[in-house]
Amino acid sequence: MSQMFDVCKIRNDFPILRTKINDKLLVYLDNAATTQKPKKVLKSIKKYYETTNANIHRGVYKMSEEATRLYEEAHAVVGKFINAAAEEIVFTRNATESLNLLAYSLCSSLNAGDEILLTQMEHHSNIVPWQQLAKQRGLKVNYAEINADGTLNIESFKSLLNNKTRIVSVTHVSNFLGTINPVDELSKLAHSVNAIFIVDASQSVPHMPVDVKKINCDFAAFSGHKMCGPTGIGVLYGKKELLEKLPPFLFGGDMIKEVTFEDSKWNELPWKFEAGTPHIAGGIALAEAVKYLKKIGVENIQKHERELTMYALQRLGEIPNITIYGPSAEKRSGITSFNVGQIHPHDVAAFVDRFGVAIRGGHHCAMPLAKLLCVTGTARASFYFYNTKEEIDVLVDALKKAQEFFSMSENSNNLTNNLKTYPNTKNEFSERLKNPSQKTKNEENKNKIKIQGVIEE
Ligand code: C6P
Repeated sequence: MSQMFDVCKIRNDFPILRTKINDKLLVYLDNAATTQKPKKVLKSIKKYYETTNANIHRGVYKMSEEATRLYEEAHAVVGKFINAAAEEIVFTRNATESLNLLAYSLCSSLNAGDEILLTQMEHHSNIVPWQQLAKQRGLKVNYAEINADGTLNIESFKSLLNNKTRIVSVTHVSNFLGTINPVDELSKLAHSVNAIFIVDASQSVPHMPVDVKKINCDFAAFSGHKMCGPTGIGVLYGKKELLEKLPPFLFGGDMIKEVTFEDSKWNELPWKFEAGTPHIAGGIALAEAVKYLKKIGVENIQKHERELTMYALQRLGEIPNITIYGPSAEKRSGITSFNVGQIHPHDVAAFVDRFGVAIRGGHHCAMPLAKLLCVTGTARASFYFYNTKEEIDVLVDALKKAQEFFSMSENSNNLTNNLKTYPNTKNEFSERLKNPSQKTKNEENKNKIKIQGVIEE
């Protein structure tokens, strides 16, 4: 690992990591939901509002010109990070808006009977827009299956591609399972039937080198807040020739070149897709975040997260009755979903919070996948480059205490002793994957999930 990578030094860049929660130092392991922000990013927002706040592309005065320059430059900085040109980078609110933009604009030229191919491990934001547009336009949405180890079933993916497939949209990294999908290969397969290939890069761009030209994706979507940038700023990458052909999604100021009472002409890229006053400070701060990540080194980030993941898998494995979801360490990113015995994941997340540990519990906005796995949800620890092995130790200790606490409660017949929804055996898991529409024995027997209220120590 490069000498530049010093996790103790890096942690000093993040003031929030010194926060105490319940008298314990914060252990922030919910980075797949959103990441923390370094001082440089925080300062850039403050500086912008204190020294440069003016609307862009409108004023001819110095401050507006400077705001315009910084905002335009931000597109170039973000573009370079993923090997794209500035004009191929559209700023949106988040990955969800980028995917909605694509769904609305691309589906407008599709016909009834055309098909869209997704996978069973997509986040809601890469399911719902397509599903809803499909209902409106008579399109068919297909889902490539996953294997029992949580990787994508390539044979299923291939079998669903045909000459009616117009769009293929796939997550690069699953926010639920941590699976890294082979997007280079999927891109070739999608293009072999002349489909548009979209990558949901929300969980990859912040964590590993992503080169959109190498992947040869037509579009990619990601969010600034998951890569040390502020909330409210997201990215849509599109190949220039495709963005030029694509109709705009939102109409209004700044996205036009000329307007008459009868008709309008669109502005040049990328402004054609950025209607109205954008999140100027957010765009500038996102560029600052990208510069910060580049200084740390995306390869270093990936390497550090991999070490943490291997350590976490090993330490979590010590906990009796733990079920860990997703593939082996080399096929996954820094996301680890698990269930501890029959304890509800919300209970797990609420319990470890008592020790300052922030993890997510729930369906992670991937309800169809959770159903497929026969779970109402999982607890999920997700790492970033500022996390340490010591923090994983704190998590594991807190989980062991959770297990003690809930087994005591269970013995006293007090609490969640009826959470029998998780696949108890590997066979059951495979059974469910083979027949997603058919209930497994466990599921048939399952009782209603209870979510615990306040937990007393
Ligand atoms: N996943 C998580 O905790 P937005 O909310 O638009 O910034 O990102 C949406 C999104 C799209 N794709 C993937 C793969 C994602 O993981 C997310 C966000 C968060 O897992 C919040 S639900």
